[in-house]
Amino acid sequence: MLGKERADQVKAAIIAAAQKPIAIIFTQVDPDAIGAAMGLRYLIQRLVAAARVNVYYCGTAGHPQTRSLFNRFGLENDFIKIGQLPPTAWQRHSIMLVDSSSTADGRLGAKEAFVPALVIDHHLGNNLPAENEHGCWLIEQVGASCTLVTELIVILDSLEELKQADSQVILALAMGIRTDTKDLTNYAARDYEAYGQLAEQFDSAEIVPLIKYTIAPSNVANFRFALNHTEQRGERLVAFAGRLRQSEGDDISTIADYLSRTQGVTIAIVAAIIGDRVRLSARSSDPTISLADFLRERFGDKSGAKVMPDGRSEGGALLDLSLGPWDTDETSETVEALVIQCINKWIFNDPR
Ligand SMILES: [Mn+2]
Repeated sequence: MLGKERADQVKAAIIAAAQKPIAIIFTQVDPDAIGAAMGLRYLIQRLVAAARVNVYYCGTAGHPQTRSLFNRFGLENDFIKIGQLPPTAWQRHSIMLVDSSSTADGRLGAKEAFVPALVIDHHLGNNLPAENEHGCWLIEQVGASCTLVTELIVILDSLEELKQADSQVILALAMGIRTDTKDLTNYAARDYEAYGQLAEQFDSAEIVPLIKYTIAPSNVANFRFALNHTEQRGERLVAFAGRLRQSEGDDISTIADYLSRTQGVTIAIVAAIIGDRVRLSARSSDPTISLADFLRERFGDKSGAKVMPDGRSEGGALLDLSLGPWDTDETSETVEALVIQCINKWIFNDPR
């Protein structure tokens, strides 16, 4: 668990930051980012009653589980799309990043460089300057950002108080830990401890509907398509999930999770065409390679990966496919064949 001294440093950073409006921002919409943002917002309001705090997010709530959280917690009318953050905010607001630590992330759409006031994350590798009086980076190797936020609340406030004030935040934190640790099968001791403390505050009947979320027929169809377009060579597997709507983009990570369990497979890649880009989701159980390096060699800066507590890695990449007028109903099959051919070559043979 976090030390009291470290928690007090975060507290000091929050109190200093609250002199300006605070923008809590996350780039990847998933339960861990949602829970961490809700928990941090609560903590800020407890520490500085007059704080002005808004939560901004990039992208969309695509995964059915994330959508179920958005609906359950009414986040559509609570969290704000990043496009609505005033352009001057990068300097005039106190920016806080949760569940990501890259200030250069293109999804943020920041027109100028900025230094956050606080970062809470569990992904390694960032471009942050040294920690100083202007910023505090709570970046630790645990299974979920929600674990860090839960620890902060336990040390600086109390979960019992939180339950009275807003029991939904408790559920959101618990869901964040569950999903990022693959339902507590891939966890660090601190994740388990934090989850246990949260679990004392809710009944299983409250959280089960969030875990057993429903799956749309389109998600099943995408799964079927990917299974029919899977190729395995040696220990590597590549699947193509076809063309997905923006809102279905997260299907590829669910499919990658599943296919990565194929016996004998150590690297599983699932690709899909989404809009004018190709998105990839990657899983590796090969301890001899760095998945982050593997993806960067092939797909450049728009790629990333994290190492899970059990040594497996997961990550993804984005590739431009701006074919404009060349991608039509008539050429669509050719375009898809081209994508499959290239991805197969890059994964099975040499990097680009
Ligand atoms: Mn996370």
